[in-house]
Amino acid sequence: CVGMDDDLDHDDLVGLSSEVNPHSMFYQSPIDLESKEAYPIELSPLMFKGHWTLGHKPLIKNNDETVEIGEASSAKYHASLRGGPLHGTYKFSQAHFHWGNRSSHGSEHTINGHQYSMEVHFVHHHSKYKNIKEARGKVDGLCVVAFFLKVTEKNPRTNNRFNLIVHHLTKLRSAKSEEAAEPNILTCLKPIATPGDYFFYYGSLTTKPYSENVLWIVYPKWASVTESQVDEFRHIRGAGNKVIKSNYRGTQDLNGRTVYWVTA
Ligand code: SG7
Ligand code: ZN
Repeated sequence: CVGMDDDLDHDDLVGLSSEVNPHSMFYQSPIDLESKEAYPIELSPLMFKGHWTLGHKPLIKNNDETVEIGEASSAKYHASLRGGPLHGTYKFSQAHFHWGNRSSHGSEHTINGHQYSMEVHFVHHHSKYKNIKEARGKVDGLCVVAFFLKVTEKNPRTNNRFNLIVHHLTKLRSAKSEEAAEPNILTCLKPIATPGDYFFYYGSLTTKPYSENVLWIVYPKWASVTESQVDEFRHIRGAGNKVIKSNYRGTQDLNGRTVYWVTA
């Protein structure tokens, strides 16, 4: 696979460089996470700091592809992640969502073959890099934490906390729109994150350029949401004023990677 490229230099091949091979398509994300196949390990606790009350007033925006909370380019937010499988501290830059046109689809990762209605991603970059842009091509550049949301047919329950996010969406329907959000806007996701067991593995961005420099942390717990809450996401318009009915990537081959199961 690597050998097909002419423009790789020696350092890339022997692994001395921190630059990611931009042409590799071998360790892609998302994947199906099989609990029986995962390698169990114990690690120091994974620590979320500042996500649930963001220091600066965050922006919530329609970025053409998804709804994003936070500022991708600047390091305005003081929220950070460390511990668990991480070497050093990773700074929070933004959270965004993936969904499908029907609630039986929508998540990117699947757990034992099961796909959820939505998946939330908390994107972080290593604190030694200034921002996402700089971290993008580096092997240890990014850590994305994923959580699931699910529409349950039996006993549907409105997730009132999730309305903290959903109530903004009618105003974000046109591409590139944005507005100020509440500093505690991410608190609706706190119960799924803490405390709990999780999977981790090495993979890629799930959108272009699909760079293979993401340490994925995936929480198998999910929170329930209603069909009408997910419908608000399905009204978001992207490029060409076209409704984004779905924005998830399908699962990719594991290609021999180890998936770890961390018991907190
Ligand atoms: C979404 O998913 C955006 C992207 C994000 C991409 O399209 O939120 O954000 C920006 C700033 O372009 O890319 C680097 C990055 O966060 C892929 O992110 S993902 O792999 O977590 N799905
Ligand atoms: Zn994502």
